[in-house]
Amino acid sequence: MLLNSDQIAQHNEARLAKHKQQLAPWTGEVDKTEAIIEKLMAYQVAIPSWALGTGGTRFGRFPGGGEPRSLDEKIDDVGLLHALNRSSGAISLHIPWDIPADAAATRERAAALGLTFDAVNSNTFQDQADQPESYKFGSLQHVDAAVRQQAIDHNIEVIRHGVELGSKSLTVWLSDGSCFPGQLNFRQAFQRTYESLQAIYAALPPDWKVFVEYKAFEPNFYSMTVGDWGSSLLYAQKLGPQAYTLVDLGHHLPNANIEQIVSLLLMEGKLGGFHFNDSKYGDDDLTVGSIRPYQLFLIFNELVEGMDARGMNHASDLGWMIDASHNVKDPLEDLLQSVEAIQIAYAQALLIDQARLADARNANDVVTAQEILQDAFRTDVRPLVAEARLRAGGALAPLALFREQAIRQQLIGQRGAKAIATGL
Ligand code: AOS
Ligand code: ZN
Ligand code: ZN
Ligand code: ZN
Repeated sequence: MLLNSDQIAQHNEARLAKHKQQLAPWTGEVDKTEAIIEKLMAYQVAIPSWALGTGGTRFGRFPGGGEPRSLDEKIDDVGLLHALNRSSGAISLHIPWDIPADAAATRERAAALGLTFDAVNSNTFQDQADQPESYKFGSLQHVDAAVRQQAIDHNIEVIRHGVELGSKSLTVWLSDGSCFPGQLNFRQAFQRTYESLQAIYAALPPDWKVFVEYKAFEPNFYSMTVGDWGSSLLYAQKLGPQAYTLVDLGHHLPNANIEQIVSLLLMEGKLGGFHFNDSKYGDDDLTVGSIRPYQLFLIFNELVEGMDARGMNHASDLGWMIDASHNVKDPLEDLLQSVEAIQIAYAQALLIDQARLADARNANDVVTAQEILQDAFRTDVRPLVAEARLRAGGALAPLALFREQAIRQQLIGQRGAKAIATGL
């Protein structure tokens, strides 16, 4: 391990006095403060295996070195993040990019670092070297039954890997759709996709969920067969109680009201989980909270209110995952920033007095309603997030410690300056 508990303790010791000062204003309202800290400590965000390397764009890729060259090294990287923030206690794998050679050994390696396996992801958006049929014109929607069957079999195979690792959910993201008018019969494409999903659904273990991820455009640019939350919800409703919608924040058309979508999916008991990221234009996959932190906060407001209304457990009843890609940042530093942004939005949402907000709404007091939300959003909750980390054994300032210990340089030393992440 590149980071040991003594180093974390020393780092915390040096920052403790300043931290206590920053926390002091919170200690007046002990009950409220303690409740938020406890919730933050329980809350874990899964790291996607594919975000541990530089993704690049079709115009180029600029790897920074020391990237994980194997599934084991990816697990080690997530272990590092978790040691720093104690809030990244899960990893989400993508098959076939991350096929474990020995599932029991992989599971053990993760467990030793305090990690579990969140949703496993299937991949029918690329052709693999050894596969007989091509996904050029779609996978689960394909006009040719042989292609559909190959894609179904792949998803069932992914479930099998997930079972071996102790995962409890499958995320299906389909690039299926069409690039030009006339290319597809929308209704038939939907029906074929639905029938294919039924075959996958039938292979789910009883305690598993399937997440149907939607995306407005790319790589198909005229129609996407699972293009919005409406079509995803339709599939999920028709499939049955183990099927849910997955919201990737970057998968909406510009200015979509994502918080309203979240509220309604929760109301229907059909929100499965998230792929957190941020964007200015489309599926930009930028650091969470880097562009629209207020939107993220409004989403968490709906989550807290909606989950509490349904008696749901914040930490375990939804899949909390990041889906990001890095062109110019150190991937690990970026993920530390993303997790922290999620925790900040969550803590701010927990500050909201929902009863007061309901009163303001019932009185049609629009001004007070806005004030309540913005008061929470403008509160600096970073001392609470740091306190939660401290109590859980993490670092007061994970990013600073990452740099103090020169972790990237150490990774480059171990893996090489040219080490590029596998998969992607
Ligand atoms: C693609 O745009 C989606 O966000 C998927 O979640 C995809 O599986 C993931 O980004 C890995 O490429
Ligand atoms: Zn995604
Ligand atoms: Zn995406
Ligand atoms: Zn994305």
